Amino acid sequence: MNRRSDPIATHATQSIHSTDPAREGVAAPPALGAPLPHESADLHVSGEARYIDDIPELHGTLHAALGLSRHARARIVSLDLRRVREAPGVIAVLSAADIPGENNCGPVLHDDPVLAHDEVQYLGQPVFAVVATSHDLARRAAALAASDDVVRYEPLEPVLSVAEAKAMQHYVLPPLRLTRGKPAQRIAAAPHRIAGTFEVGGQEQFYLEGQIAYALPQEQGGMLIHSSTQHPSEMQQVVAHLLDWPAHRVACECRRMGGGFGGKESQSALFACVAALAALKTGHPVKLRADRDDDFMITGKRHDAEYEYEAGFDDDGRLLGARVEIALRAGYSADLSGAVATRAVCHVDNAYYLSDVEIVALCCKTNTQSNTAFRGFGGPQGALVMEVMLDAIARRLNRDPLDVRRVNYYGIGERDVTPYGQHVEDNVLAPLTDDLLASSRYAERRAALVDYNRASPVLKRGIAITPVKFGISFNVPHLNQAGALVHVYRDGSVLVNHGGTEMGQGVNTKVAQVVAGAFGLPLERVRVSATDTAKVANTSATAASTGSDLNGKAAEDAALTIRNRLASLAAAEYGGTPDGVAFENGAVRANGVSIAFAQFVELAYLKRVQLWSDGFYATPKVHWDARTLTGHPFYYFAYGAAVSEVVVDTLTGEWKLVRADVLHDAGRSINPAIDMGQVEGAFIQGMGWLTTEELWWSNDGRLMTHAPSTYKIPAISDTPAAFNVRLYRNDNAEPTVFRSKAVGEPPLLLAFSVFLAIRDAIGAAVPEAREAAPLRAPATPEAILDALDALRALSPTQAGTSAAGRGHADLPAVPAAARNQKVD
Ligand code: MTE
Ligand code: LUZ
Ligand code: MOS
Repeated sequence: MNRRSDPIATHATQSIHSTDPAREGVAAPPALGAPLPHESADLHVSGEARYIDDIPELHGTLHAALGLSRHARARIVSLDLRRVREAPGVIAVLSAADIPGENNCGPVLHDDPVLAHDEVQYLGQPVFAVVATSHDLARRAAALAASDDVVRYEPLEPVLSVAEAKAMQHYVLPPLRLTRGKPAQRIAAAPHRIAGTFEVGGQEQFYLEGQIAYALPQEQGGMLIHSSTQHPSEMQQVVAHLLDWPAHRVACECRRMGGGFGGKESQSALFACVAALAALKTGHPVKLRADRDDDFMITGKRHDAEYEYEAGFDDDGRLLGARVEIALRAGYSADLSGAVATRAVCHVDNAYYLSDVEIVALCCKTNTQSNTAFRGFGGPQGALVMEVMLDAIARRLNRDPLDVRRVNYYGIGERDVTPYGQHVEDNVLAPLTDDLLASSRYAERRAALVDYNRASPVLKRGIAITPVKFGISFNVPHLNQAGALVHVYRDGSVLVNHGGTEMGQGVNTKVAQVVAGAFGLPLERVRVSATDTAKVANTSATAASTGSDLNGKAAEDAALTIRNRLASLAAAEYGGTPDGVAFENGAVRANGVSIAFAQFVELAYLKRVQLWSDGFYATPKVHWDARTLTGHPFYYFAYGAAVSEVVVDTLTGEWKLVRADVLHDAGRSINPAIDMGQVEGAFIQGMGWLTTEELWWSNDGRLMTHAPSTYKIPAISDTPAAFNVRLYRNDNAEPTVFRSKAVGEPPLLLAFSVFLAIRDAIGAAVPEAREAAPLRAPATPEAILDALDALRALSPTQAGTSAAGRGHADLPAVPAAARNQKVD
């Protein structure tokens, strides 16, 4: 739609009083708060959205590939790259010795070599890079890394499991310990106690666009890097350090990612570094695109965790004291593990008041990929163990887990201090839960399940409700800042640039809506350009769900600066005060005069008013003492709850989510359509983590599940037939942009309800022993059968009737009709 065909707009000094504001888009709904489609939705669907590999290649572009370690831990005895250099199409082969500056791409501790030097620390670690005339030839040459005459190793003993690392106190960072009150005494004195262990697997981010960087040498010793990254400023910085250049010679640009999910917060760096190094050494543009298997083998994932817990509680299940130890698999280097572990510590409480508590988090050093950010950033790993504990407590007391959860909910004005000392001031857990219980008919359905399970010997149904409270802000306070640049052109069209990156989550759409809202313009008058370190400097990663909060505020700040200038001009021209000037429906109204925005902007230009501005935002209130693990790390909290119902086949371990009801607090939503998509996507992604996605390493530390053939992410067919997702209307108590709330990560934790519903169904299969209900995550069919086996072994009536992996002779006596029941 070309609404600028209106000739009046280009002659703004004429007839400015007579223009009908309707010409400027009155028909369009106000942009802020509207469920508008993602700015790139059409392009995503048509395939026109440009990702890095779609950028037309410059003449002379070369392609890089990485030669990977074949040992989990070994000394590099010799590197003889002659055969690789002689391979067809190869232009250059690079190793650590070719790096002019710092050989590091680690974000915090600088313990991540770009190319291994002396020692390899995990199987899959890049040892050398090949630059060749095509992607295929580069990969073929890089595959020579597997032969002994190219890289000779002296294998060393690797540490491959969390348990082993923990026993050796082999950590990448010192343990974190947060203690409040007297947990040991309170547990010892409590009427009831439980203690247990639990484990949860890791998770591959599985962004659809894999890691990729395209580096282009520029004039006067510059380097431009197109990187699929959540953190362009850090890419700029690590590349500058690698090349030993000042930062102003390096620019990093990212139009969009095909997903990041945390996996491109720090770990896009290795790819950006290698592409830049290769471009420097060859003088050609160089592209490095990791093939899916290599991406799996090289990059870190969500931290898997092993837990030990202990709790004391009263007859109602109210927690009197609790102790939790979370042993996280950091992998071979620190990466972001310290901040991940800190967020885990700060989410053990989830929705519950813990008067006396000790929380310990260990960042275990293993010879595996260096684990990193993944949606939730340790929060899910922290909160999950609390939900598992409360579930166990409910079983012990033979109560509905919902009741045990509710007696432990944070209070309002009392029982409202988190273990880390922050008061929960915006608690909506109780009304949100009540709303969801009613809409999901939880009580009725729970009662119906009992009847169903009594009549159904093989298929068992289970149901669970879990809440979430998720802290919003980077838990490293200085990262909570953002910048933006807003240009208003003479025709009244607006271009926004901000420090956030678009990974599908819709930050560009939301920021455009904020700017459109500030000027009273329809959304199509505002365009967002690619993230670029040359436009906004020193940005934080788009992470911690804060993308729209931070960049929305920064862009709003810039837009309001321009609007204030325009308002002053309008008051000077037409009378009244600047405060009385309105920007609505594509028009500027002052003292009874209404002028089309575009016309007024042209006037402002002629009057030499600056029509562009920067903007900045720093989140107020946040502070953190990393020594005591106390402070006010979060500006506010986001809340939600979900009810999930599953049916489990107790003979095969197969299961299905039959219905999920989700209610999530996105504050006053800037864009309810996008927020609904985030809630649905996060829930399903969380379900994948806890059920089908299993990372499995062989005894020599080789990741065996490195492609979709062996690593099962949810498909559209795994979404439940009944999926009732709603946003909970709850204006943010803090003055965030539009009173909205961050939504990217928190709903991932709602998938706990799926896991606990499976546990509920397993408990129903062996009611006599259901108190134990052991089940590890992910709850694969194998894990479900193992849990059933363990329960049957405990059951006085069913001992020896185990089904898992045995012949039919071992099956429990089941009527033939029941055996033919199908899960769907
Ligand atoms: N949604 C899509 N479609 N793709 C993604 O990669 N990443 C998630 C979430 N939602 C992601 C996503 C993660 S890990 C975060 S931290 C937030 O989006 C980041 O974006 P935001 O801060 O703008 O919400
Ligand atoms: N803290 C946090 C961080 O809470 N979330 C993040 O994504 C993050 N990233 C880097 C450092 N701290
Ligand atoms: Mo998200 S894990 O904070 O990138």
